[in-house]
Amino acid sequence: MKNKISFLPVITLLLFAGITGCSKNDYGTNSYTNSMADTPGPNEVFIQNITFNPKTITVSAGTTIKWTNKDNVAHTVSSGTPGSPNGIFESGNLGNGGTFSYMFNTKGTFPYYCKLHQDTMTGTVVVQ
Ligand SMILES: [Cu+2]
Repeated sequence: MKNKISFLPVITLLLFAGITGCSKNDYGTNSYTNSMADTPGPNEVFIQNITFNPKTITVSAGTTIKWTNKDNVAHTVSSGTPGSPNGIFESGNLGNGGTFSYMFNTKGTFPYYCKLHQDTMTGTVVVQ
C-alpha cells in the first residue's frame, strides 16, 4: 500500500515531463514557422511578387546582406542599373528558395536590379 502511493508522484512527474516534451516540440515548430515567415529579418531582402522587399536597405559597412527568392519564377540580384550591370555583384538566376549573399565593405549607394524583370525590379543598398 505504501509503495503504491509513493509511485503516484513518479507517474505524475513522468506525465508532466511528457507534456513538457510536447510543448517543446510545439515551440520548435513555431520557430520553424517563424524562420519561414514572409517578413525579412535585418540585413535580409526577400524577393516577393516580382519586387525586392525592402526596396531600399540601409546597413553599416561590413554587413552581409542575404537575398531569398520567395517567388516561383527565377530572378537575379545584379548590381548596377537596368541595362547597365556594373559587375560589383551578380547572383545569376535564383529559383524558388534560392539565396544570394554579398558583404558590403565599402560605404556608398549601390543600385541593383533583376536582369529578368529589369523594367520593374530595382532595389538599392545604402552602406553607411
Ligand atoms: Cu526578376
